[in-house]
Amino acid sequence: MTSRRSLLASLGTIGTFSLAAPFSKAAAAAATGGRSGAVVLSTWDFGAAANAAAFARLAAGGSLIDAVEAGAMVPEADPANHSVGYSGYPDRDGHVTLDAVIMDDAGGVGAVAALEDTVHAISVARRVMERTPHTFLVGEGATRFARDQGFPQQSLLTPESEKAWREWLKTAKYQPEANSEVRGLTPARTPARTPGGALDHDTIGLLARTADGRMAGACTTSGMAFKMRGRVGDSPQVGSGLYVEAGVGGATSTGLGEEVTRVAGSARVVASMRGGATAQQACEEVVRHIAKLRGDAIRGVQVGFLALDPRGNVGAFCLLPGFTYAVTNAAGRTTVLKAASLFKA
Ligand code: SD4
Repeated sequence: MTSRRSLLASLGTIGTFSLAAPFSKAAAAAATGGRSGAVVLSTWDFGAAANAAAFARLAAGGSLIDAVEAGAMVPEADPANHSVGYSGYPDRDGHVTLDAVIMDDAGGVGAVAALEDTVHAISVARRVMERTPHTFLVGEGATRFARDQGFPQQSLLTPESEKAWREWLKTAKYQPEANSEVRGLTPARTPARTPGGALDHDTIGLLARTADGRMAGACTTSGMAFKMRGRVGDSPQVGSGLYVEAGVGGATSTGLGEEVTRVAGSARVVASMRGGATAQQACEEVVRHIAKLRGDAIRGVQVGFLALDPRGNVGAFCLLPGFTYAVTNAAGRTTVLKAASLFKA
């Protein structure tokens, strides 16, 4: 276990990007290393592009839901991203299935799981929220709803993803073994691949807030590579992959979803904040809880949480080193940071 001092020492800034700046508070955030005054916060370094889209939507007068949807749509459409939307790695049977949730702080929730043949799962989730009496549609029903709503039907499996899947099939073990989806990939990919690690970290969880502290969030993924057919992780489940509560804050997660779902991780982070913890303390608490609960079972497993409070204070913490996140302040300035981790490796 690592002391708080060394955790803070291990925080690092990876890069800073400036977007069009309709507001003017850049200096304040720069002075705090980008970890306060956040307006948009998202998982992983590729979140910077998602934040830019979300921020632009807010700056153009869009709602928080417009903003988080716009942000989530960026990796969903990116063919280089193999864990969200188009070109996501398929399940063991070769089907790309998507999970997504969108949530505001006034009780609005929409989610889909095991959605097929539709690039923008987050937009389908939004339609569930806005146009059905339900909060969650899955599988064939979700896919049919997407068609009924006019979302184009499109195969999500790209030649590159299919090749990786076929390579994996050569050694695949068809048993519900945690993390087996991240072993035995093409040789070129194998070395750096750990659950939620360098080559397996493309789920996006995104939180946004307005100046008066209202909040919304989105989370979208194709889930773990080569999962069992029907497997749903944390991402689309309210309270696991995402949770937002007015006046308290929001949280989102990434990594091996089973470990988050087990403890309703994002709801737990927000509950800690409701109880008085800072966003950072709340993220640390849930990660420590998972580690204590699971012991050796989470060796080599990555789980990461982000949290945002209504004043724009950020929390970020994970099990293993390597979890990065993107913070955009009110000036539209985005900083990519490394989260502190509980374990060193
Ligand atoms: C899942 N949490 O389906 C997602 C995967 C993920 O980075 O976050 N990968 O378990």
